[in-house]
Amino acid sequence: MSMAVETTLILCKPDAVSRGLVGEIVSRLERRGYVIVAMHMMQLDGERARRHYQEHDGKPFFADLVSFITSGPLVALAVEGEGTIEGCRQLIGATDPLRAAPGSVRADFAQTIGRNLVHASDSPASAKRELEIFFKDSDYMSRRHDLERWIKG
Ligand code: IDP
Ligand code: MG
Repeated sequence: MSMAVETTLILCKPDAVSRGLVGEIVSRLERRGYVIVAMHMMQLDGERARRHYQEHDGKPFFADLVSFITSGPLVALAVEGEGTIEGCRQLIGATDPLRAAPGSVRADFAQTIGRNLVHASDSPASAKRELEIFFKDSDYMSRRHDLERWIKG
């Protein structure tokens, strides 16, 4: 079976940063074999938060969601690998931690849907749209360049 190399957006949300779980989350991505190609810590403003979560505009939890995601620093990552979009969704688990598969980030570390620690894009179209909100072209480090440096020493 051949799958495409994809890039997806991961956010370690403000609860992950304040609980000291960024390393745990990043470590799980790395152990799965995914490659971090861009990463930064930032605090979102309301405009960017609403753009990121635009599909939820109008839902009852939207205001709380925007207020939470802007409440403190988060860590944004662009993560590359084979079938990474679906793979990262699997790794983080279902939106509601009570429904998340055991062994997933949300099942292992979260209790409630409103504080579920991590975001991962849910489709190729979402990944493309969301990555553009967080990263510009020059933010991306080339995976090939990194491998060549290790080989040459
Ligand atoms: P996802 O993060 O698993 O993709 P979405 O349905 O896209 O889930 O929702 C985005 C975020 O909004 C969720 O991660 C969660 O924090 C929050 N959220 C979703 N549904 C609810 C809800 O019914 N009540 C409160 N917060 C919710
Ligand atoms: Mg979503």
